[in-house]
Amino acid sequence: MRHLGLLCGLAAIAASSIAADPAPLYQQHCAVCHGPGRLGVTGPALLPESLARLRKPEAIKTITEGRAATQMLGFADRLNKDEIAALADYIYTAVSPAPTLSEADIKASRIVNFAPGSLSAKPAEVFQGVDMMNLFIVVETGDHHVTILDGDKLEPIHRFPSRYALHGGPKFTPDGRYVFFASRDGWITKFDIWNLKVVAEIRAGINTRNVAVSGDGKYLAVANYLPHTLVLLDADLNLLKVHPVLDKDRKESSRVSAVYDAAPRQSFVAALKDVPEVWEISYNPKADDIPVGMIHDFKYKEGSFIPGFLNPRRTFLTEPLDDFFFTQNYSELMGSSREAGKGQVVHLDVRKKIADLKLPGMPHLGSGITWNYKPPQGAQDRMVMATPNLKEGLITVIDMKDWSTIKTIPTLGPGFFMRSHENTPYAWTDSMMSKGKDTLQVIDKRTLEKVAEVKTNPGKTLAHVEFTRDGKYVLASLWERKADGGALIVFDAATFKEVKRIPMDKPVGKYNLYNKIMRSEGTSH
Ligand code: DHE
Repeated sequence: MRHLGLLCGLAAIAASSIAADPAPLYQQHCAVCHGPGRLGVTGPALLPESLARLRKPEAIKTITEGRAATQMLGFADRLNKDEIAALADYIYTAVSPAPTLSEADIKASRIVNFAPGSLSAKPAEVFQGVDMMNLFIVVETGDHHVTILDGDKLEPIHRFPSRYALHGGPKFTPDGRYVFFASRDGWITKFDIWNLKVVAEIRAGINTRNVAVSGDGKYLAVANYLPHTLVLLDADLNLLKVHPVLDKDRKESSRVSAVYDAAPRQSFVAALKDVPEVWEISYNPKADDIPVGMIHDFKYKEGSFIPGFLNPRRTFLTEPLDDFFFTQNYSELMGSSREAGKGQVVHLDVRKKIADLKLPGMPHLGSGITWNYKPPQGAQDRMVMATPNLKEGLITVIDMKDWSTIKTIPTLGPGFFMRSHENTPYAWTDSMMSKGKDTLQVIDKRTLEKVAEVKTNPGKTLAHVEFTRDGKYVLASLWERKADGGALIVFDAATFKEVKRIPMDKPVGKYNLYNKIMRSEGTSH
């Protein structure tokens, strides 16, 4: 008996030692899809950065049961509970040394399905009679697809698979022919709307924040958390430059929170998460000829890159700033600071902070909108910006002349997005981070008061709205899997009544070509 007990004990030790060392289990069961280095192949990357929004119990459930409508199978028949738990711990552990993505890796990842110039320069048959500028691009993260929707008929025209977990707004060329997407795993996809084809792809990061496309449609900038780089591409997705993001002393590196196109300045502007600098990168090929001090005056050491065209010009700050909102001419930016309740306004020409902002909670400046506000009693008109808040149930309205807060509008709870349109007096916002997640709230831009609440399905998230080109209809996401009623819900923008429901699989965001390309003041850019 004692002998048997010893054997059982040894078997238990052997089993737990396998579970305690998940690396071989990972290589045996996961590496083929998720990559030997966990950087992703056909399956997504499995790194702490990539899994930041997935709670560990959900990861355990996914490994155990698999994920419906994907290639991810359940492993309950092959792995015991301890092994699954150990694997889950393993994928949330940082890879050491930190993974890298060299220029050669980026270049080697480029996939060209259709060579530049090989597809028709006219919209396909299916678009006959369609207003090509009133199309919507809808990102559905339920089964990772994108739908192209006719904004007049409000009917889908085409649906195609996307990379895993697209995030952020798709970006368009000014003629509306091409749209670029970024996935959280760093894939940049170029899609030809007129020909309904993915023309090229490239992996520009391991964990990516977003992509910006230059106002002339010729350059792209990709902001990465991993590695700490800002990557510049041309419009055919050829690699132009990888900027390691290092502070002025080239000692500290930084994640890039986001990159924005400042079209009137012909530059990209990058928010850096870990170092107190803002970078502005000119895509004006003449930038090198512009006298030092006007466009750039920071000189790198001999042998490193030269400032100017496609190189950063730094604005030094007292602290890192995140999540930018720009004035319509892009000369000033508003950024939120790490310290709760504060933000700064930075002037990109004088390259200095010019004002402090009072911003309660955690404002989501990137989702802010602007409009011309006519105050009561004949006071002078003024441009205001309004921002939703990720931590508190309120909208902050800021006077863009003196940067004072002119109103704080209470909402049902913290929310993510805000939208309006030049042709409507109303702005719409959500409370998707709260119990009020099922209710959109409508604010009158003339009175700065909340005037309506719109709820369609109690308990189900209703968020992220976008207007049709003419501002007559509002499209909102019922943020559910298709089987659970997921849909775009179309509302009349004047009466707030539901007029149509278009089934979709977890439609996260929708983007109207005209509003985006024309940089409507009611939408994020
Ligand atoms: Fe986003 C845009 C950052 C979490 C859905 N989000 C953006 C942009 C940034 C950003 C910088 C602007 C990119 C652009 O359009 O070029 N998002 C962040 C975060 O830091 C945050 C809070 C945490 C994170 O994990 O990254 C975050 N975002 C989310 C979500 O959880 C959302 C709701 C669901 C998802 O799919 O990830 C989400 N973010 C969106 C959407 C946009 C977006 C739909 C585009 C907004 C638009 O209308 O343009």
